[in-house]
Amino acid sequence: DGADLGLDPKTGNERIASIFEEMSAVQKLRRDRFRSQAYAKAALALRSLLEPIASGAQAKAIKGIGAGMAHRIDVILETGELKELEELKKDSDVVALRELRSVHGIGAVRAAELVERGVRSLAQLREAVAKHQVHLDAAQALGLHHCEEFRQRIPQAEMKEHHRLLEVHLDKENPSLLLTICGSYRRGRPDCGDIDVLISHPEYTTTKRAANAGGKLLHGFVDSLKRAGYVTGDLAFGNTKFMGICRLPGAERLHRRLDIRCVPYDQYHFGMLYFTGSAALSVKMRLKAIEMGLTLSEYGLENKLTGEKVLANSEEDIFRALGMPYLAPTER
Ligand code: DCP
Ligand code: MG
Ligand code: MN
Repeated sequence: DGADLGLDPKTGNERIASIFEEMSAVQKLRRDRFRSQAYAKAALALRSLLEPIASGAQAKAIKGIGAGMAHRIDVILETGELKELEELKKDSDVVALRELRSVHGIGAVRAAELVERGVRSLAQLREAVAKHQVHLDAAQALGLHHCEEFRQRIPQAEMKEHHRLLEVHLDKENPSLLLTICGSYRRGRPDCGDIDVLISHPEYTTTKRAANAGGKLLHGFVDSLKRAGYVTGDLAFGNTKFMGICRLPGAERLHRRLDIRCVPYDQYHFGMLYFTGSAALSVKMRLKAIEMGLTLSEYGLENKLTGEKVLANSEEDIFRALGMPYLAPTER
């Protein structure tokens, strides 16, 4: 039996779900929203199962899985892959769309429009911009400028340097600020796509509503990082979220993507749970909350009917409120 072979009973479902997720992403690139959503739904349904799926016919009984998906499940169970996906990934339009979408700030609609106009690669996009045939806004232009750099994963050792720099910076500039590096770094991944920083301040809460306190906090913090030479550019800057670019001091350093979120002090643990991910765990926890008549979001956990809020002084509190065993960040 599976236990003797050391097989995780969920491995099979996990594999099918991740193939479906990739299909969903490819269909989204092709702007086939209907198919994209069907695959995403089927992936979600598979992920929430407790038992390994044995056949397409069995899967058809599950909400979110129709005849087409059931057939594909059989194909994956038999062959271990989905040829359809491999073919689509080689499709030249899909390749071009994926390349253009890798520029920060270029979305599905813009990428499709560019491909229609014959712009199919970063090189062609740069040429079209230089010839004033295509206009990019400031953030897209920065995204294009740093595109190849942003594709490079950040090794954990470098992530630790960012962490250290931010802590030293805080000590000097604003020691009462709370800061946690979340995302894949907090989950202990060997490399990360970007640096996800959560900040708050004990005096910034949802009840003490000083006008735009969060925005001031975030802008003050980012400005100080700009003065220190660490933040080198903005991609999007709101009152609760900053998306931008940073670089460690010294030669031969790559520009990196930096995300900063500022949350009220009383929502800190909800923000941390959301911003740490994984996205799949967040989906699971939100579904569990719904089953219990609650709504979980990055801002809190509340009763759907009464609006009554569940307070949390730690992430453990949130897991407990949902009746789920606590998972350390590296287990998420
Ligand atoms: N997040 C989410 N749903 C999304 C996007 C993000 O729940 N659609 C949450 C979970 C992520 C966190 O935000 O872990 C940070 O987002 P990133 O895109 O930076 O993802 P990671 O840090 O997990 O991975 P990477 O190493 O690629 O940055
Ligand atoms: Mg990240
Ligand atoms: Mn991020």
